Amino acid sequence: MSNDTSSKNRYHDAPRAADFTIDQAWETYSAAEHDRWDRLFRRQREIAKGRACEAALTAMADLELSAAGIPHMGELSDKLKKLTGWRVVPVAELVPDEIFFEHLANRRFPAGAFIRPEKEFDYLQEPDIFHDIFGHVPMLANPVFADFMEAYGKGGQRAMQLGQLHNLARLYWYTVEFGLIREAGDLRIYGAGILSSPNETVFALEDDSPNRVAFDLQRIMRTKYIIDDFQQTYFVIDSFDALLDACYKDFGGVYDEVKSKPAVEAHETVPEDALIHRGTLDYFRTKAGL
Ligand code: HBI
Ligand code: FE
Repeated sequence: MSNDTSSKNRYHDAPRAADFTIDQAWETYSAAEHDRWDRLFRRQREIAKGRACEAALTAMADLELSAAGIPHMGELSDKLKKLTGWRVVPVAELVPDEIFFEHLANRRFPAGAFIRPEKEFDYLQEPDIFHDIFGHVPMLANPVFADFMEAYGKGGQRAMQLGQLHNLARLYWYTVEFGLIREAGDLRIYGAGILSSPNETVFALEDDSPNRVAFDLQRIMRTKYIIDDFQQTYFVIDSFDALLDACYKDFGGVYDEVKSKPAVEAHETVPEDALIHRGTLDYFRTKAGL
């Protein structure tokens, strides 16, 4: 029986290829780790009902994601590949940006092979297999979002050449990780960082504290973000087609326009915002003791 912390270490020390992929070694997961996946899955699948976007919920069924222990990434990739050509490749931890973009540009999603230790059951900073597979993989089964993610990878490679990575990281953060979508006249979740977090799944849709602003590429590229708490602003797209159309352009010109404007703090709104909800920011003030 491997103890909790060994999961991360087990992979950290594993031999890796030049593209930072490792062997998932699915047979080395302990019964405790499989059980932890099942508990994470059952809880989040329940909370996601009525809150996750249709595409994510449909894909969870199509990909047969379930509480049957930690998924085997090769078997999961066989199903995903048939839908959108994407595969899920095991990595030990965060990989260098240029490696990450190279994978995305080739329809490979690098997923952490380790599962969080029990003491981080409710929240962890670094993407583990539950965040990556429950949060990110279902969206890769949607053909339009699958195109967006490949385009994002190619955009990332170019952004690195232009020294504009920070702007593109903000786009990733406020869409792929923390994006909301209008659906049937309501708001639903597609961002993996929300989808894999029980508390933020409720907070992002139902709490009055955060701002909710209509998607605007330049506005997002100017907006700072926080990594260790709920988001203070969520951006809302009308559809995945709209997201892809907005981003299917050469970002060179966008970077130039963004450069000439001041950055926006995570909690701020600006006059040109199409505001869906002006947050009270109460949750954040309380936490800051204000
Ligand atoms: N590596 N494995 C992994 N997963 C990520 O989500 C990831 C990464 N490296 C860099 C990164 N994300 C972000 O900096 C992107 O904005 C590039
Ligand atoms: Fe993520």
